[in-house]
Amino acid sequence: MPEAVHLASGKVREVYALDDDRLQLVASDRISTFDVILPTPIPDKGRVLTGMSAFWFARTRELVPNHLLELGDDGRTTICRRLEMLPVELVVRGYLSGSGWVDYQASGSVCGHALPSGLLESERLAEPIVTPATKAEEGHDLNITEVEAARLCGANAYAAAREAAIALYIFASDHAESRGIILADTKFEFGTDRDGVVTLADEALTPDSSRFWPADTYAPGGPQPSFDKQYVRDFCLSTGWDRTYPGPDVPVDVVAGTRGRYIDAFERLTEIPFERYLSDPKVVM
Ligand code: Q0Z
Repeated sequence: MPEAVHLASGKVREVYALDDDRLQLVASDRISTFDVILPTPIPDKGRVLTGMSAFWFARTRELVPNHLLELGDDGRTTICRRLEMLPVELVVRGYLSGSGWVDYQASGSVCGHALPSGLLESERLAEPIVTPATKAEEGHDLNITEVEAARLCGANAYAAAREAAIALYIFASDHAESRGIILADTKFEFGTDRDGVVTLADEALTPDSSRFWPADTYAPGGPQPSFDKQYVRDFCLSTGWDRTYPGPDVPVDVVAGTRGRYIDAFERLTEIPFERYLSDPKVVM
C-alpha cells in the first residue's frame, strides 16, 4: 500500500491522504480544556471517540449519507471518502449554553434566531436551532447567521446540510436521552461528493464535538458539568492554573477517572462493551 501523505493536524487529530478519493483520520489521546492541550494524555480517548463517531455514522447512514468507509484495527483510525468540504460548520443547539448563552445575553438572539426573553443558562429550547460558524484555523470559530452560511455554501447545499443536521440531532439526542445523557449541542461538518451530494464528514456526535451532560443532575439556571471532562477541568482549576499554555500535568487518579467517564459514555450510548470494541473495532458498524 502506498504511503499515507500527511495533510493537516487538528488539536487532537491528524488527517492523511491515502489516494485521491480517500482520507485517513487518526485520533490521538490528547485532551484539551479551556482550549489548551494538556501535557498528559487520556489512554484510549482517541479510540473511544473514533468508535463513537463510527457508531453514529453506521446508525444514521439511511438518514444522511456520510463519509465512513472503514475503521482501522488500531481503533483510532477512520478511513473515509474524501469530499469537497463546505466552508462552515453547523452547530445544532437544543439547549442554551456556551457561545449561544453568551450571544443570547448580549442580544436576545443566537446567529439570527430571536429567542423568547427570560431564558435561563442551559435551558432547553422549544425546538433545536442551527447556528453556523466559520472555521478558524487557529483560535475561535466565528458565529454567523444562516443567511451568511447559505451565501458561503450556496443556498441548495446549505439547505440540505441544515436539514441533515437537524435530523441527526433529533435522532442522536433522543437516543442519548433514553440512556441518561443530554446532548445539549453538537457540531457537524459536511462536504459534497463527486455527484454533489451533501455528505456528513469529520467526526460526529462525540464529546469533543458536542456538549454531553449527565441527565440525572440537569438543573437549568447555570452551567452544567461536562459528562467527560469535568474531573480534569476541576483538577486543573484547583491548581490555580490561569487557563493559558501550558496546562498542568494531570495526576494518575484524575487520568483514570476521566478515562472511565469516556468509556462510560461510549458504553451507555453504544451498548457495546468497550473491551469488545478494542478486540474488533468493526463491532460498532
Ligand atoms: C476534515 C480535520 C482532522 C485536522 C479535512 N471526508 C473529508 N473530506 C475532505 N476533508 C476532510 C474530510 Cl473528513 C477534512 N478535516 C478536519 C480533521 C485533523 C482537521 F482529523 N480536514
